[in-house]
Amino acid sequence: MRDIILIGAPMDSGKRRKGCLMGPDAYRTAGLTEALTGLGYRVRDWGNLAPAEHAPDDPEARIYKHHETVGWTNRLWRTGQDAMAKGLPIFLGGDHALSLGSVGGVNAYSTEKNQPQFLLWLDAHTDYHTPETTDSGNLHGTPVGYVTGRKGFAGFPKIERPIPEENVCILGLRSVDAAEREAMQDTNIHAYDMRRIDETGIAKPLAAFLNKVKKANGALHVSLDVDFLDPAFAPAVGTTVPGGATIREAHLVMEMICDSGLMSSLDLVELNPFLDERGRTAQVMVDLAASALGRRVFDRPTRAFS
Ligand code: HAR
Ligand code: MN
Ligand code: MN
Ligand code: MN
Repeated sequence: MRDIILIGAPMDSGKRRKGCLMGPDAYRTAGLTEALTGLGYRVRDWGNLAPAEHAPDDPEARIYKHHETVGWTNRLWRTGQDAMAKGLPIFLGGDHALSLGSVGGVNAYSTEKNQPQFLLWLDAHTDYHTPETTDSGNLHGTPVGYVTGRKGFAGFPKIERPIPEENVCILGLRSVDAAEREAMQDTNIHAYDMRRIDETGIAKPLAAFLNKVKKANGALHVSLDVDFLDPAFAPAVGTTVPGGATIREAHLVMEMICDSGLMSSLDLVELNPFLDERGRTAQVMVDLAASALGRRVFDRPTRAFS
């Protein structure tokens, strides 16, 4: 039986507002290990990582904490690759810049195994910038650009086999910068904004994507940004955007992922416990992770993998 491996990434270097570094311990406090153990999994907590050695950052630089983020990317990449050989890693953020390393690492693992890599990005934002196109200089807005092979990521590890655009699906969009929108226009990324989700429901585009992953016998990385959810349900995030997914929409996504049996790795990112209300956002994120791994309110629990 494969294990679930918790990898804490108390990372705050992807943007200027501080607090995401408290995320991993908030998930533990909200009972993540107990929830997953209760579903019958063996859970291994590898504790909290630190960035690999890196050059000092210039506080005046256009890109915020570029070198520290490279250090985190190197550490998470290797740890993710290692964890994939042993179980299903859950990366506990930390801000979304952690996905530069988590997705980099799991994709390197599937490259080695000759398995196609797929990416489901649940987010209000496309995170499709490069260090050259970002106006904010915040690297948490860049991981989708990086893992799909966009140019401009000097200093970051080279991705041997970028994730093909058509293997990426983004759900929940409602804040896309002009440069991102323009760059996305010519890609095959499957991107659904909230307006389309309002019109078609969230199950339809997700089912189509999961079907693609299944047909290709692919590995599926799921990256869940707190701001995918509407801030009414998930206030503990620095970049709240109204009009997000409801609790039920988010659970349905997780339940469908579980039923597919396809998820091979997961990120929980952008939780800022400093902005939370009595831990409620941390609890929602733990509940969503449990849904992706088989928790059911009414039906008998199912197992995402064994
Ligand atoms: N696009 C904006 C920027 O680049 C905001 C990016 C915000 N990203 C996250 N994660 N919060 O999705 O600064
Ligand atoms: Mn530099
Ligand atoms: Mn994000
Ligand atoms: Mn976001």
